[in-house]
Amino acid sequence: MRITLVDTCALLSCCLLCVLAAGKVPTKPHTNSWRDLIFGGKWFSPSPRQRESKFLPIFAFVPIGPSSCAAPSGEQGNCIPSKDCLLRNGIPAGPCGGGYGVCCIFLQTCGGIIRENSTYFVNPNHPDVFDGTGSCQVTVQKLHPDICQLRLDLDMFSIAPPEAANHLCNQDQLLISGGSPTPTICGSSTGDHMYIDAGLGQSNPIVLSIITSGSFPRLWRIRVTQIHCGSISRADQGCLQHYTAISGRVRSFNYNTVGGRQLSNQDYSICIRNERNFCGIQYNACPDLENNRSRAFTISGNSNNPVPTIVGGGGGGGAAVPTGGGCISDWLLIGCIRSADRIPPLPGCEDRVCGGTFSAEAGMLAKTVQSSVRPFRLYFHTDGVEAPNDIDNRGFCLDYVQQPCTNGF
Ligand SMILES: *[C@@H]1O[C@H](CO)[C@@H](O)[C@H](O)[C@H]1NC(C)=O
Ligand SMILES: *[C@@H]1O[C@H](CO)[C@@H](O)[C@H](O)[C@H]1NC(C)=O
Ligand SMILES: [Ca+2]
Repeated sequence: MRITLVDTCALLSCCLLCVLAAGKVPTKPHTNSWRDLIFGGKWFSPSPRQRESKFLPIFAFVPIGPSSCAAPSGEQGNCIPSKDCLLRNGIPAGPCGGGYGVCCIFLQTCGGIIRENSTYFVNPNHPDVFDGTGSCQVTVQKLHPDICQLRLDLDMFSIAPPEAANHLCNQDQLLISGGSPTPTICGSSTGDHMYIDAGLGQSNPIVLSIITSGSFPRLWRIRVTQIHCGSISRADQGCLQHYTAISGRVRSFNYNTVGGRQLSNQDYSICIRNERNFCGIQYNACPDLENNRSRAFTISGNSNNPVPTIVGGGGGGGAAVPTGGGCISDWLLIGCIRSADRIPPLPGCEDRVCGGTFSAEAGMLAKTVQSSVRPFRLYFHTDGVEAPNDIDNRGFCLDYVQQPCTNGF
């Protein structure tokens, strides 16, 4: 509701009215949201000291440029003059640049069109929860024909979880159309990200939709960054997720060791940029502080019981893979993995891994796994079925560390 008011105000350039209205609103308890900044009159009524400083140093350096700033509620914005912010339909979220600019943030919700870099797609009522049903969509227009990718940062993402039997996103889902294929996700994935290939030139716009049904206290704030074709922050082709550090953490969507459910119908790649002078990579299941037996890697089987590591594609028989065994329906694939503790290393290696224990060899013991296949990539696949054999699987969370070339890689 209030978003609409702000948008309308900005559209009609009647910001003066907003300011006047803001002045009349009694100061509410501080909840650290941009709404308070606008409607609570927090920064529209500057302290006498701030007011003075605005008129004092006429020839002083004015630090306004395309510099980024952080709004008190956590969004990243641009420090620009207040009138530019309102002209561009932005929301002034507090002073910056020593009081000469505003930290201008861009928000869009249902029905909105994204025309600015780093715009946030938020739920209606944001930062409060939204318990409505229907389809809430925003359209992303390229800022420039030379935009090849979008990065979506799920700053806040909590919509209804998948159903319990087959882990399908039947109630709520995030759908992305117009770009490269993306898996349908639901549940909670705060902190996760996605890259979407936007095609070359002025191609069709990309539409982000959150479809909701039934009651749930939904909350989302998705930052949409536009990436130039020549940018160093561009992800490699086909990488839904892309990481660029020597060490880090990768995990499946809706991962949570307590109530998270591995999502069905996933099929995507996670890429880790091979940093200079690093030739291999090691993975370990993340610590699980909530369960007696780690559920940080529970991809198939009934994870309420101990489930061993299962390796291989199955079907074909062979020494390591009993006929009919192996990872046929749900799996994580990492090129030629071996357990790191074997000296000398085992001659063979595995690609697919599933089950309920993270290792590169069948068994009940979680192990450090290593690979030197480049580029460093993980492929995650799940089918559309869990019940009756696969129960309460959480998905995966792995910590990775790249290995220097001198380290036997
Ligand atoms: C959008 O913003 C990000 C940083 O927030 C920047 O790296 C990127 O180059 C910008 N994209 C465009 C098209 O200006
Ligand atoms: C862990 O094990 C203890 C003792 O066997 C049990 O009492 C407790 O409920 C278990 N906790 C969880 C989270 O499974
Ligand atoms: Ca499955």
